[in-house]
Amino acid sequence: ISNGGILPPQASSVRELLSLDGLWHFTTESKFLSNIEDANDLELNLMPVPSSYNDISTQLSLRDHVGSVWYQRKFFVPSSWESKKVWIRFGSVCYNASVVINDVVVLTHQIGHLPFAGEITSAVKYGEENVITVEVNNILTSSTVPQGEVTTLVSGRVKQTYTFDFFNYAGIDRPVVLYTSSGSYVDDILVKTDIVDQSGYVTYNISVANDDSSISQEISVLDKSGSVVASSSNRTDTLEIPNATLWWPYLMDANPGYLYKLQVNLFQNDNLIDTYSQPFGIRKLTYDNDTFTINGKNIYIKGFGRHEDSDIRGKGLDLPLIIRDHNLIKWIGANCYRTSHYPYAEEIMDLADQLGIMIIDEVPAVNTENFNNGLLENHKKSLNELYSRDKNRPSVVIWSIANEPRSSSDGADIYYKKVSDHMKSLDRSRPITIANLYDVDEDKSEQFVDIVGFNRYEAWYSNVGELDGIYTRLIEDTTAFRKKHNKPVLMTEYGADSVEGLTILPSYIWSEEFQNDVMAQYFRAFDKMRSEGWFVGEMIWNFADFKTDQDIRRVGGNRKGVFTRNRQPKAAAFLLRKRYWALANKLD
Ligand code: GCB
Repeated sequence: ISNGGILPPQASSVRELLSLDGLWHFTTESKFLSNIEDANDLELNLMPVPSSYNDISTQLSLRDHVGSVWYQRKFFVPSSWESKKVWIRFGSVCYNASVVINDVVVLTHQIGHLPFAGEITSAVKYGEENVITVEVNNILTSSTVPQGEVTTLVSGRVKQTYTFDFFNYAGIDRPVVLYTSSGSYVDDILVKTDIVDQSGYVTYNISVANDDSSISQEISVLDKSGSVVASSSNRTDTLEIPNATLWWPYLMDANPGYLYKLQVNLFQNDNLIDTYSQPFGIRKLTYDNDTFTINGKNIYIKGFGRHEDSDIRGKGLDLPLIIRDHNLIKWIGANCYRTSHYPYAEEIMDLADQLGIMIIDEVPAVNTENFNNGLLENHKKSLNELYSRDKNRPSVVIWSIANEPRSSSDGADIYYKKVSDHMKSLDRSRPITIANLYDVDEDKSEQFVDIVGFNRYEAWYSNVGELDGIYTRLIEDTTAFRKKHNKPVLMTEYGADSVEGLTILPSYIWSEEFQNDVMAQYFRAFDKMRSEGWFVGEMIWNFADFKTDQDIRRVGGNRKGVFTRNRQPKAAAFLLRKRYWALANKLD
Protein backbone atom coordinates (compact mmCIF):
# COMPACT_ATOMS: atom_id res chain seq x y z
CA ILE A 1 0.00 0.00 0.00
CA SER A 2 1.26 3.45 -0.80
CA ASN A 3 1.86 4.99 2.59
CA GLY A 4 1.60 8.48 1.18
CA GLY A 5 -1.34 10.30 -0.33
CA ILE A 6 -4.49 8.94 -1.88
CA LEU A 7 -5.11 11.60 -4.55
CA PRO A 8 -7.76 10.54 -7.06
CA PRO A 9 -5.92 9.67 -10.29
CA GLN A 10 -6.26 12.16 -13.14
CA ALA A 11 -5.55 11.44 -16.79
CA SER A 12 -3.07 14.00 -18.14
CA SER A 13 -0.27 14.38 -20.67
CA VAL A 14 1.89 12.24 -18.39
CA ARG A 15 -0.57 9.94 -16.62
CA GLU A 16 -2.75 7.36 -18.34
CA LEU A 17 -5.88 5.90 -16.82
CA LEU A 18 -7.84 2.73 -17.53
CA SER A 19 -11.12 1.80 -15.88
CA LEU A 20 -11.67 -1.76 -14.67
CA ASP A 21 -15.38 -1.17 -14.09
CA GLY A 22 -17.78 -3.51 -15.84
CA LEU A 23 -18.81 -7.14 -15.43
CA TRP A 24 -16.49 -9.35 -13.38
CA HIS A 25 -16.72 -13.10 -12.82
CA PHE A 26 -18.00 -13.80 -9.34
CA THR A 27 -18.14 -16.74 -6.95
CA THR A 28 -18.73 -17.46 -3.29
CA GLU A 29 -16.64 -20.64 -3.52
CA SER A 30 -13.19 -19.42 -4.55
CA LYS A 31 -13.21 -21.53 -7.77
CA PHE A 32 -13.72 -19.77 -11.06
CA LEU A 33 -15.28 -21.55 -14.01
CA SER A 34 -13.42 -20.99 -17.23
CA ASN A 35 -16.63 -20.31 -19.16
CA ILE A 36 -19.64 -18.81 -17.52
CA GLU A 37 -21.84 -20.97 -19.77
CA ASP A 38 -20.53 -23.95 -17.78
CA ALA A 39 -22.38 -22.75 -14.73
CA ASN A 40 -24.97 -25.29 -13.80
CA ASP A 41 -26.98 -23.21 -11.39
CA LEU A 42 -29.60 -20.66 -12.28
CA GLU A 43 -27.61 -17.58 -11.43
CA LEU A 44 -25.14 -15.88 -13.70
CA ASN A 45 -21.70 -15.91 -12.17
CA LEU A 46 -21.28 -12.31 -13.20
CA MET A 47 -21.20 -9.26 -10.99
CA PRO A 48 -21.23 -5.59 -11.97
CA VAL A 49 -18.51 -3.33 -10.58
CA PRO A 50 -19.24 -0.94 -8.99
CA SER A 51 -22.15 -2.40 -7.00
CA SER A 52 -22.94 -4.16 -3.77
CA TYR A 53 -23.48 -7.84 -4.54
CA ASN A 54 -26.30 -8.61 -2.08
CA ASP A 55 -29.39 -7.66 -4.09
CA ILE A 56 -28.17 -8.58 -7.58
CA SER A 57 -29.13 -12.25 -7.47
CA THR A 58 -32.36 -14.05 -6.52
CA GLN A 59 -30.66 -16.04 -3.76
CA LEU A 60 -31.18 -15.51 -0.04
CA SER A 61 -27.83 -17.17 0.43
CA LEU A 62 -26.03 -14.42 -1.46
CA ARG A 63 -28.04 -11.58 0.08
CA ASP A 64 -27.16 -12.83 3.57
CA HIS A 65 -23.73 -14.21 2.69
CA VAL A 66 -21.14 -14.14 5.47
CA GLY A 67 -17.45 -14.47 4.66
CA SER A 68 -15.49 -14.19 1.45
CA VAL A 69 -16.56 -13.80 -2.15
CA TRP A 70 -14.23 -13.62 -5.14
CA TYR A 71 -14.30 -11.28 -8.12
CA GLN A 72 -12.16 -11.91 -11.18
CA ARG A 73 -11.54 -10.37 -14.58
CA LYS A 74 -8.91 -10.08 -17.29
CA PHE A 75 -7.35 -6.83 -18.35
CA PHE A 76 -4.80 -5.77 -20.90
CA VAL A 77 -1.76 -3.65 -20.07
CA PRO A 78 -0.37 -1.77 -23.09
CA SER A 79 3.35 -2.29 -23.85
CA SER A 80 3.76 1.48 -23.82
CA TRP A 81 3.28 1.35 -20.02
CA GLU A 82 6.48 -0.65 -19.50
CA SER A 83 8.61 2.45 -18.90
CA LYS A 84 6.24 3.80 -16.23
CA LYS A 85 5.02 3.01 -12.77
CA VAL A 86 1.64 1.26 -12.81
CA TRP A 87 -0.91 1.59 -10.02
CA ILE A 88 -4.30 0.24 -9.08
CA ARG A 89 -6.84 2.15 -7.01
CA PHE A 90 -10.16 1.10 -5.49
CA GLY A 91 -12.70 3.77 -4.49
CA SER A 92 -13.85 1.38 -1.74
CA VAL A 93 -14.43 -2.29 -1.01
CA CYS A 94 -16.69 -3.42 1.85
CA TYR A 95 -14.98 -4.53 3.92
CA ASN A 96 -11.74 -6.52 3.70
CA ALA A 97 -10.04 -6.76 0.33
CA SER A 98 -7.17 -8.88 -0.86
CA VAL A 99 -6.07 -8.13 -4.41
CA VAL A 100 -4.19 -10.74 -6.43
CA ILE A 101 -2.69 -10.02 -9.85
CA ASN A 102 -1.38 -12.99 -11.84
CA ASP A 103 -1.19 -15.08 -8.65
CA VAL A 104 0.65 -12.47 -6.57
CA VAL A 105 -1.03 -10.67 -3.68
CA VAL A 106 -0.40 -7.01 -4.48
CA LEU A 107 -2.60 -5.22 -2.01
CA THR A 108 -4.75 -5.76 1.07
CA HIS A 109 -7.04 -3.30 2.83
CA GLN A 110 -9.49 -3.26 5.71
CA ILE A 111 -12.29 -0.81 6.46
CA GLY A 112 -14.98 -0.11 3.89
CA HIS A 113 -16.03 3.18 2.31
CA LEU A 114 -12.47 4.46 1.90
CA PRO A 115 -10.10 4.36 -1.07
CA PHE A 116 -6.86 2.40 -1.26
CA ALA A 117 -4.18 2.12 -3.93
CA GLY A 118 -0.94 0.30 -4.58
CA GLU A 119 1.84 -0.02 -7.09
CA ILE A 120 1.66 -3.06 -9.37
CA THR A 121 4.51 -2.24 -11.79
CA SER A 122 6.31 -5.54 -11.29
CA ALA A 123 3.15 -7.67 -10.97
CA VAL A 124 1.67 -7.01 -14.41
CA LYS A 125 2.66 -8.38 -17.82
CA TYR A 126 3.07 -5.71 -20.49
CA GLY A 127 1.52 -6.04 -23.92
CA GLU A 128 -0.40 -9.04 -22.60
CA GLU A 129 -3.52 -10.06 -20.79
CA ASN A 130 -3.43 -10.17 -16.99
CA VAL A 131 -5.81 -11.65 -14.44
CA ILE A 132 -6.98 -9.86 -11.33
CA THR A 133 -8.80 -11.60 -8.49
CA VAL A 134 -10.20 -9.72 -5.51
CA GLU A 135 -11.25 -11.57 -2.39
CA VAL A 136 -13.82 -9.53 -0.49
CA ASN A 137 -14.71 -10.45 3.07
CA ASN A 138 -17.63 -8.85 4.91
CA ILE A 139 -17.16 -10.19 8.44
CA LEU A 140 -17.54 -7.63 11.21
CA THR A 141 -16.26 -8.30 14.72
CA SER A 142 -15.98 -6.47 18.03
CA SER A 143 -12.83 -4.68 16.85
CA THR A 144 -13.77 -3.80 13.26
CA VAL A 145 -15.20 -0.44 12.20
CA PRO A 146 -18.17 -0.77 12.19
CA GLN A 147 -18.63 -3.58 14.69
CA GLY A 148 -20.66 -6.77 14.36
CA GLU A 149 -20.87 -10.33 15.62
CA VAL A 150 -21.01 -13.66 13.81
CA THR A 151 -23.32 -16.26 15.31
CA THR A 152 -24.39 -19.76 14.31
CA LEU A 153 -28.12 -20.32 13.99
CA VAL A 154 -30.06 -23.46 14.90
CA SER A 155 -29.95 -24.54 11.26
CA GLY A 156 -26.17 -24.35 11.29
CA ARG A 157 -26.18 -21.27 9.09
CA VAL A 158 -23.75 -18.54 10.00
CA LYS A 159 -25.29 -15.11 10.46
CA GLN A 160 -23.74 -11.68 10.75
CA THR A 161 -25.50 -9.60 13.34
CA TYR A 162 -25.03 -5.88 13.87
CA THR A 163 -26.78 -3.10 15.74
CA PHE A 164 -26.55 -0.36 13.10
CA ASP A 165 -29.75 0.47 11.24
CA PHE A 166 -28.79 0.01 7.60
CA PHE A 167 -28.35 -3.09 5.49
CA ASN A 168 -24.85 -4.53 5.66
CA TYR A 169 -24.11 -4.31 1.94
CA ALA A 170 -20.76 -5.62 0.71
CA GLY A 171 -18.73 -5.86 -2.47
CA ILE A 172 -16.59 -3.72 -4.78
CA ASP A 173 -18.94 -0.78 -4.54
CA ARG A 174 -16.88 2.03 -6.05
CA PRO A 175 -14.81 2.35 -9.23
CA VAL A 176 -11.55 0.48 -9.88
CA VAL A 177 -8.87 2.14 -12.01
CA LEU A 178 -5.41 1.42 -13.29
CA TYR A 179 -3.15 4.38 -13.87
CA THR A 180 0.44 5.26 -14.56
CA SER A 181 2.91 7.72 -13.15
CA SER A 182 6.56 8.63 -13.69
CA GLY A 183 9.21 7.29 -11.31
CA SER A 184 8.93 10.50 -9.28
CA TYR A 185 5.46 11.91 -8.93
CA VAL A 186 3.13 14.16 -6.94
CA ASP A 187 2.17 11.94 -4.04
CA ASP A 188 0.08 14.34 -1.97
CA ILE A 189 -1.12 17.93 -1.82
CA LEU A 190 -2.38 19.85 1.19
CA VAL A 191 -4.18 23.16 0.67
CA LYS A 192 -5.36 25.47 3.45
CA THR A 193 -6.97 28.83 2.98
CA ASP A 194 -7.50 32.01 4.95
CA ILE A 195 -9.15 35.34 4.29
CA VAL A 196 -7.92 38.76 5.34
CA ASP A 197 -9.94 41.73 4.12
CA GLN A 198 -10.59 41.12 0.42
CA SER A 199 -7.63 38.79 -0.07
CA GLY A 200 -7.63 35.03 -0.01
CA TYR A 201 -4.45 33.30 1.22
CA VAL A 202 -3.63 29.85 -0.07
CA THR A 203 -1.06 27.85 1.86
CA TYR A 204 -0.04 24.63 0.16
CA ASN A 205 2.40 21.81 0.62
CA ILE A 206 3.35 19.36 -2.12
CA SER A 207 4.80 15.91 -1.35
CA VAL A 208 6.89 14.34 -4.08
CA ALA A 209 7.63 10.61 -4.02
CA ASN A 210 11.10 9.42 -5.01
CA ASP A 211 12.30 12.96 -4.75
CA ASP A 212 15.76 14.12 -5.86
CA SER A 213 17.55 17.39 -6.37
CA SER A 214 17.02 17.39 -10.14
CA ILE A 215 13.27 17.84 -9.61
CA SER A 216 11.73 21.31 -9.70
CA GLN A 217 8.15 22.52 -9.75
CA GLU A 218 5.83 25.22 -10.99
CA ILE A 219 2.68 25.84 -8.99
CA SER A 220 -0.13 28.07 -10.18
CA VAL A 221 -3.55 28.98 -8.91
CA LEU A 222 -6.17 29.07 -11.65
CA ASP A 223 -9.57 30.67 -11.27
CA LYS A 224 -12.73 29.13 -12.67
CA SER A 225 -12.11 30.58 -16.13
CA GLY A 226 -8.62 29.04 -16.19
CA SER A 227 -6.67 32.30 -15.73
CA VAL A 228 -3.56 32.17 -13.56
CA VAL A 229 -4.10 34.38 -10.52
CA ALA A 230 -0.97 33.47 -8.53
CA SER A 231 2.11 31.28 -8.94
CA SER A 232 5.24 30.04 -7.23
CA SER A 233 8.17 27.72 -7.78
CA ASN A 234 8.28 26.47 -4.16
CA ARG A 235 7.14 23.11 -2.75
CA THR A 236 5.50 24.96 0.14
CA ASP A 237 4.25 28.50 -0.03
CA THR A 238 1.51 30.95 0.85
CA LEU A 239 0.02 32.83 -2.09
CA GLU A 240 -2.19 35.89 -1.96
CA ILE A 241 -5.27 36.06 -4.19
CA PRO A 242 -6.45 39.69 -4.16
CA ASN A 243 -10.22 40.12 -4.47
CA ALA A 244 -10.73 36.39 -4.08
CA THR A 245 -14.07 34.83 -4.95
CA LEU A 246 -15.02 32.92 -1.82
CA TRP A 247 -16.48 29.43 -1.46
CA TRP A 248 -19.99 29.90 -0.09
CA PRO A 249 -22.64 27.35 0.82
CA TYR A 250 -25.71 27.02 -1.36
CA LEU A 251 -28.27 29.80 -0.76
CA MET A 252 -25.81 31.83 1.36
CA ASP A 253 -24.53 33.60 -1.75
CA ALA A 254 -25.56 34.02 -5.37
CA ASN A 255 -22.43 32.19 -6.52
CA PRO A 256 -22.03 29.15 -4.22
CA GLY A 257 -19.35 26.49 -4.52
CA TYR A 258 -16.70 28.58 -6.31
CA LEU A 259 -13.61 26.44 -6.88
CA TYR A 260 -10.08 27.41 -7.80
CA LYS A 261 -7.44 24.92 -8.91
CA LEU A 262 -3.90 24.46 -7.70
CA GLN A 263 -2.02 23.34 -10.80
CA VAL A 264 1.13 21.45 -9.87
CA ASN A 265 3.74 20.74 -12.56
CA LEU A 266 6.85 18.71 -11.75
CA PHE A 267 9.96 18.85 -13.92
CA GLN A 268 13.10 16.77 -14.08
CA ASN A 269 15.85 18.19 -16.28
CA ASP A 270 13.28 20.43 -17.98
CA ASN A 271 10.95 17.54 -18.82
CA LEU A 272 7.43 17.56 -17.43
CA ILE A 273 7.24 14.38 -15.31
CA ASP A 274 3.96 14.94 -13.50
CA THR A 275 1.04 17.30 -13.43
CA TYR A 276 -1.89 17.38 -11.03
CA SER A 277 -4.78 19.78 -10.73
CA GLN A 278 -6.15 20.05 -7.18
CA PRO A 279 -9.49 21.84 -6.76
CA PHE A 280 -9.98 23.92 -3.62
CA GLY A 281 -12.24 26.68 -2.33
CA ILE A 282 -11.25 29.81 -0.46
CA ARG A 283 -13.21 29.91 2.75
CA LYS A 284 -12.63 30.52 6.43
CA LEU A 285 -14.37 28.63 9.24
CA THR A 286 -14.45 29.79 12.84
CA TYR A 287 -16.06 28.18 15.84
CA ASP A 288 -16.24 29.07 19.50
CA ASN A 289 -18.59 28.47 22.44
CA ASP A 290 -21.50 30.24 20.79
CA THR A 291 -21.07 30.36 17.04
CA PHE A 292 -20.02 28.55 13.92
CA THR A 293 -19.19 30.82 10.99
CA ILE A 294 -18.07 30.69 7.38
CA ASN A 295 -16.41 33.74 5.84
CA GLY A 296 -17.59 35.77 8.81
CA LYS A 297 -21.28 34.83 8.54
CA ASN A 298 -23.14 32.59 10.99
CA ILE A 299 -23.92 29.16 9.64
CA TYR A 300 -27.40 27.71 10.15
CA ILE A 301 -27.46 24.12 8.94
CA LYS A 302 -30.59 23.02 7.05
CA GLY A 303 -29.93 19.47 6.12
CA PHE A 304 -30.29 15.75 6.17
CA GLY A 305 -28.82 12.54 7.36
CA ARG A 306 -28.46 10.40 4.27
CA HIS A 307 -27.35 6.98 3.06
CA GLU A 308 -25.68 5.61 0.01
CA ASP A 309 -28.51 3.22 -0.74
CA SER A 310 -30.71 2.22 -3.63
CA ASP A 311 -32.63 -0.70 -4.99
CA ILE A 312 -30.59 -3.52 -6.60
CA ARG A 313 -27.19 -1.81 -6.43
CA GLY A 314 -27.21 -1.25 -2.63
CA LYS A 315 -24.28 1.03 -1.85
CA GLY A 316 -22.80 0.77 -5.34
CA LEU A 317 -21.88 4.10 -6.92
CA ASP A 318 -24.69 5.07 -9.27
CA LEU A 319 -24.20 8.29 -11.25
CA PRO A 320 -27.87 8.81 -12.26
CA LEU A 321 -28.86 8.42 -8.60
CA ILE A 322 -26.32 10.85 -7.21
CA ILE A 323 -27.24 13.54 -9.74
CA ARG A 324 -30.94 13.02 -8.97
CA ASP A 325 -30.15 13.29 -5.24
CA HIS A 326 -28.33 16.57 -5.65
CA ASN A 327 -31.10 17.96 -7.84
CA LEU A 328 -33.51 17.12 -5.01
CA ILE A 329 -31.21 18.68 -2.42
CA LYS A 330 -31.15 21.93 -4.43
CA TRP A 331 -34.91 21.78 -5.02
CA ILE A 332 -35.62 21.43 -1.33
CA GLY A 333 -33.25 24.26 -0.38
CA ALA A 334 -30.95 22.28 1.94
CA ASN A 335 -27.37 23.47 2.46
CA CYS A 336 -25.81 20.47 4.21
CA TYR A 337 -25.85 16.75 4.83
CA ARG A 338 -24.03 14.35 7.08
CA THR A 339 -22.41 11.35 5.41
CA SER A 340 -24.16 9.11 7.90
CA HIS A 341 -22.77 6.56 8.79
CA TYR A 342 -19.59 6.24 6.71
CA PRO A 343 -17.60 8.24 4.14
CA TYR A 344 -19.43 8.63 0.82
CA ALA A 345 -17.98 8.16 -2.67
CA GLU A 346 -15.50 10.77 -3.91
CA GLU A 347 -17.82 11.44 -6.87
CA ILE A 348 -20.49 12.52 -4.34
CA MET A 349 -18.04 14.69 -2.42
CA ASP A 350 -16.95 16.37 -5.67
CA LEU A 351 -20.57 17.37 -6.31
CA ALA A 352 -20.90 18.83 -2.81
CA ASP A 353 -17.72 20.89 -3.38
CA GLN A 354 -19.05 22.20 -6.68
CA LEU A 355 -22.60 22.96 -5.52
CA GLY A 356 -21.70 24.52 -2.19
CA ILE A 357 -23.35 21.79 -0.13
CA MET A 358 -21.73 21.62 3.29
CA ILE A 359 -20.73 18.17 4.53
CA ILE A 360 -20.49 16.74 7.99
CA ASP A 361 -17.98 14.04 7.15
CA GLU A 362 -18.52 10.91 9.24
CA VAL A 363 -16.21 7.96 9.96
CA PRO A 364 -17.64 4.45 9.62
CA ALA A 365 -17.78 4.17 13.43
CA VAL A 366 -21.48 3.67 14.10
CA ASN A 367 -23.04 2.42 17.36
CA THR A 368 -19.58 1.78 18.83
CA GLU A 369 -19.65 -0.33 22.00
CA ASN A 370 -17.43 -2.61 24.10
CA PHE A 371 -14.51 -0.24 23.75
CA ASN A 372 -11.26 -2.13 23.15
CA ASN A 373 -7.77 -1.39 21.88
CA GLY A 374 -8.19 -3.09 18.54
CA LEU A 375 -11.31 -1.04 17.93
CA LEU A 376 -9.55 2.17 18.92
CA GLU A 377 -6.72 1.46 16.48
CA ASN A 378 -9.19 0.84 13.65
CA HIS A 379 -11.23 3.88 14.57
CA LYS A 380 -8.09 6.04 14.41
CA LYS A 381 -7.03 4.42 11.16
CA SER A 382 -10.41 5.24 9.62
CA LEU A 383 -9.98 8.87 10.74
CA ASN A 384 -6.51 8.97 9.16
CA GLU A 385 -7.83 7.64 5.87
CA LEU A 386 -10.86 9.93 5.92
CA TYR A 387 -8.70 12.96 6.62
CA SER A 388 -6.20 11.97 3.98
CA ARG A 389 -8.95 11.66 1.37
CA ASP A 390 -11.06 14.73 2.24
CA LYS A 391 -8.68 17.24 3.83
CA ASN A 392 -8.75 19.66 0.87
CA ARG A 393 -12.50 19.69 0.39
CA PRO A 394 -14.16 23.05 1.08
CA SER A 395 -17.50 21.26 1.50
CA VAL A 396 -16.27 19.43 4.59
CA VAL A 397 -17.08 21.83 7.43
CA ILE A 398 -17.35 19.41 10.38
CA TRP A 399 -15.80 16.02 11.15
CA SER A 400 -18.20 13.57 12.76
CA ILE A 401 -16.07 11.14 14.77
CA ALA A 402 -18.96 8.81 15.70
CA ASN A 403 -22.68 8.16 15.37
CA GLU A 404 -24.55 7.01 18.47
CA PRO A 405 -21.63 5.51 20.36
CA ARG A 406 -22.71 3.70 23.52
CA SER A 407 -21.34 6.72 25.28
CA SER A 408 -22.89 6.07 28.67
CA SER A 409 -20.82 2.91 29.19
CA ASP A 410 -17.67 2.48 31.22
CA GLY A 411 -14.61 3.60 29.36
CA ALA A 412 -16.52 5.79 26.89
CA ASP A 413 -14.93 8.96 28.27
CA ILE A 414 -11.36 7.64 27.93
CA TYR A 415 -12.09 6.21 24.51
CA TYR A 416 -13.69 9.37 23.10
CA LYS A 417 -11.00 11.61 24.53
CA LYS A 418 -8.47 9.56 22.57
CA VAL A 419 -10.54 9.59 19.39
CA SER A 420 -11.16 13.30 19.58
CA ASP A 421 -7.50 14.10 20.42
CA HIS A 422 -6.52 12.03 17.42
CA MET A 423 -8.83 13.95 15.08
CA LYS A 424 -7.54 17.23 16.52
CA SER A 425 -3.98 16.11 15.85
CA LEU A 426 -4.92 15.72 12.19
CA ASP A 427 -6.95 18.91 11.74
CA ARG A 428 -7.82 21.85 13.95
CA SER A 429 -9.30 23.96 11.18
CA ARG A 430 -12.67 22.21 11.34
CA PRO A 431 -14.84 21.56 14.40
CA ILE A 432 -15.69 18.00 15.41
CA THR A 433 -19.02 16.56 16.46
CA ILE A 434 -20.61 13.31 17.64
CA ALA A 435 -24.23 12.43 16.81
CA ASN A 436 -25.23 11.36 20.30
CA LEU A 437 -28.05 9.11 21.38
CA TYR A 438 -28.05 9.54 25.16
CA ASP A 439 -29.53 12.00 27.59
CA VAL A 440 -27.30 14.73 28.79
CA ASP A 441 -26.66 13.11 32.18
CA GLU A 442 -25.74 9.73 30.72
CA ASP A 443 -23.51 10.72 27.82
CA LYS A 444 -19.75 10.89 28.42
CA SER A 445 -18.59 11.80 24.92
CA GLU A 446 -19.82 15.32 24.14
CA GLN A 447 -17.31 16.95 26.50
CA PHE A 448 -14.66 16.30 23.82
CA VAL A 449 -16.38 17.84 20.78
CA ASP A 450 -16.69 21.41 19.50
CA ILE A 451 -20.31 21.20 18.40
CA VAL A 452 -22.71 19.05 20.40
CA GLY A 453 -24.71 16.87 18.00
CA PHE A 454 -27.67 14.86 19.21
CA ASN A 455 -30.37 12.58 17.79
CA ARG A 456 -33.93 12.55 19.14
CA TYR A 457 -37.08 10.69 18.15
CA GLU A 458 -39.79 12.35 20.25
CA ALA A 459 -43.29 10.99 19.53
CA TRP A 460 -41.69 8.05 17.74
CA TYR A 461 -39.33 5.88 19.81
CA SER A 462 -40.16 7.82 22.94
CA ASN A 463 -43.68 8.93 23.87
CA VAL A 464 -45.10 7.48 20.71
CA GLY A 465 -47.88 9.53 19.16
CA GLU A 466 -47.48 12.35 21.69
CA LEU A 467 -47.20 15.24 19.26
CA ASP A 468 -48.07 17.81 21.90
CA GLY A 469 -45.04 16.86 24.03
CA ILE A 470 -42.41 17.41 21.36
CA TYR A 471 -41.95 21.16 21.77
CA THR A 472 -41.43 21.15 25.54
CA ARG A 473 -39.29 18.03 25.69
CA LEU A 474 -37.02 19.08 22.85
CA ILE A 475 -36.40 22.51 24.28
CA GLU A 476 -35.63 20.98 27.68
CA ASP A 477 -33.22 18.48 26.17
CA THR A 478 -31.41 20.93 23.94
CA THR A 479 -31.11 23.54 26.64
CA ALA A 480 -29.69 20.93 29.01
CA PHE A 481 -26.96 20.05 26.50
CA ARG A 482 -26.21 23.73 26.06
CA LYS A 483 -26.03 24.37 29.80
CA LYS A 484 -23.78 21.42 30.49
CA HIS A 485 -21.30 21.95 27.68
CA ASN A 486 -21.58 25.63 26.80
CA LYS A 487 -21.06 24.88 23.11
CA PRO A 488 -23.09 25.28 19.93
CA VAL A 489 -25.76 22.57 19.62
CA LEU A 490 -26.85 20.83 16.42
CA MET A 491 -29.81 18.48 15.95
CA THR A 492 -28.17 15.71 13.94
CA GLU A 493 -31.31 13.51 13.65
CA TYR A 494 -35.05 13.73 14.23
CA GLY A 495 -38.02 12.40 12.28
CA ALA A 496 -40.70 9.74 11.95
CA ASP A 497 -41.42 6.89 9.54
CA SER A 498 -44.12 7.17 6.91
CA VAL A 499 -45.25 4.79 4.22
CA GLU A 500 -45.99 6.82 1.11
CA GLY A 501 -49.67 6.75 0.25
CA LEU A 502 -50.75 5.86 3.78
CA THR A 503 -52.88 8.86 4.72
CA ILE A 504 -54.85 9.02 7.94
CA LEU A 505 -56.66 12.06 9.31
CA PRO A 506 -56.35 12.89 12.16
CA SER A 507 -52.76 11.83 11.88
CA TYR A 508 -51.69 8.41 13.11
CA ILE A 509 -48.21 6.88 13.23
CA TRP A 510 -46.75 5.64 9.90
CA SER A 511 -48.99 8.00 7.88
CA GLU A 512 -47.72 10.88 5.77
CA GLU A 513 -49.78 13.24 7.94
CA PHE A 514 -48.07 12.02 11.10
CA GLN A 515 -44.59 12.55 9.66
CA ASN A 516 -45.61 16.11 8.76
CA ASP A 517 -47.14 16.77 12.18
CA VAL A 518 -43.96 15.60 13.91
CA MET A 519 -41.89 17.89 11.70
CA ALA A 520 -44.13 20.88 12.36
CA GLN A 521 -43.66 20.49 16.13
CA TYR A 522 -39.89 20.21 15.77
CA PHE A 523 -39.87 23.34 13.58
CA ARG A 524 -41.60 25.33 16.35
CA ALA A 525 -38.94 24.21 18.81
CA PHE A 526 -36.09 24.93 16.35
CA ASP A 527 -37.35 28.47 15.82
CA LYS A 528 -37.45 29.09 19.53
CA MET A 529 -33.89 27.77 19.99
CA ARG A 530 -32.54 29.56 16.95
CA SER A 531 -33.51 32.85 18.51
CA GLU A 532 -31.00 32.12 21.31
CA GLY A 533 -28.04 32.09 18.92
CA TRP A 534 -26.17 28.89 19.90
CA PHE A 535 -28.48 26.46 18.10
CA VAL A 536 -26.69 25.95 14.78
CA GLY A 537 -28.82 23.61 12.72
CA GLU A 538 -31.45 20.99 12.03
CA MET A 539 -30.93 17.79 10.06
CA ILE A 540 -33.90 15.60 9.40
CA TRP A 541 -33.55 11.83 9.36
CA ASN A 542 -33.60 10.87 6.52
CA PHE A 543 -33.25 12.20 3.01
CA ALA A 544 -34.71 8.99 1.51
CA ASP A 545 -36.05 5.63 2.69
CA PHE A 546 -33.34 2.98 2.87
CA LYS A 547 -32.90 -0.73 3.35
CA THR A 548 -32.09 -2.20 6.75
CA ASP A 549 -31.64 -5.64 8.23
CA GLN A 550 -34.97 -7.46 8.74
CA ASP A 551 -36.79 -6.02 11.73
CA ILE A 552 -40.46 -5.84 12.67
CA ARG A 553 -40.12 -2.06 13.09
CA ARG A 554 -39.10 -1.78 9.45
CA VAL A 555 -41.38 -2.00 6.40
CA GLY A 556 -39.04 -2.97 3.58
CA GLY A 557 -36.50 -0.83 5.43
CA ASN A 558 -36.41 2.44 7.32
CA ARG A 559 -39.17 4.79 6.10
CA LYS A 560 -38.08 8.05 7.66
CA GLY A 561 -37.18 9.47 4.24
CA VAL A 562 -38.84 12.65 3.07
CA PHE A 563 -38.27 11.02 -0.33
CA THR A 564 -39.05 7.41 -1.13
CA ARG A 565 -36.23 4.99 -1.82
CA ASN A 566 -36.95 5.67 -5.48
CA ARG A 567 -36.38 9.39 -4.89
CA GLN A 568 -39.96 10.64 -5.24
CA PRO A 569 -41.34 13.16 -2.74
CA LYS A 570 -43.61 12.27 0.14
CA ALA A 571 -45.81 15.02 1.61
CA ALA A 572 -42.93 15.67 4.05
CA ALA A 573 -40.70 16.84 1.21
CA PHE A 574 -43.04 19.72 0.35
CA LEU A 575 -43.27 20.80 3.99
CA LEU A 576 -39.50 20.71 4.39
CA ARG A 577 -39.02 22.62 1.15
CA LYS A 578 -41.29 25.38 2.35
CA ARG A 579 -39.28 25.69 5.55
CA TYR A 580 -35.78 25.48 4.06
CA TRP A 581 -36.53 28.11 1.39
CA ALA A 582 -38.19 30.40 3.94
CA LEU A 583 -35.14 30.08 6.22
CA ALA A 584 -32.81 30.84 3.31
CA ASN A 585 -34.61 34.07 2.53
CA LYS A 586 -34.64 35.10 6.17
CA LEU A 587 -30.95 34.40 6.57
CA ASP A 588 -29.75 36.13 3.40
C1 GCB B 1 -30.75 6.62 14.81
C2 GCB B 1 -29.59 6.14 14.00
C3 GCB B 1 -29.97 5.88 12.56
C4 GCB B 1 -31.32 5.16 12.50
C5 GCB B 1 -32.38 6.03 13.14
C6 GCB B 1 -33.74 5.37 13.17
O1 GCB B 1 -30.63 7.23 15.82
O2 GCB B 1 -28.49 7.01 14.06
O3 GCB B 1 -28.97 5.11 11.96
O4 GCB B 1 -31.69 4.84 11.21
O5 GCB B 1 -32.02 6.33 14.45
O6 GCB B 1 -34.56 5.64 12.32
O7 GCB B 1 -33.95 4.53 14.05
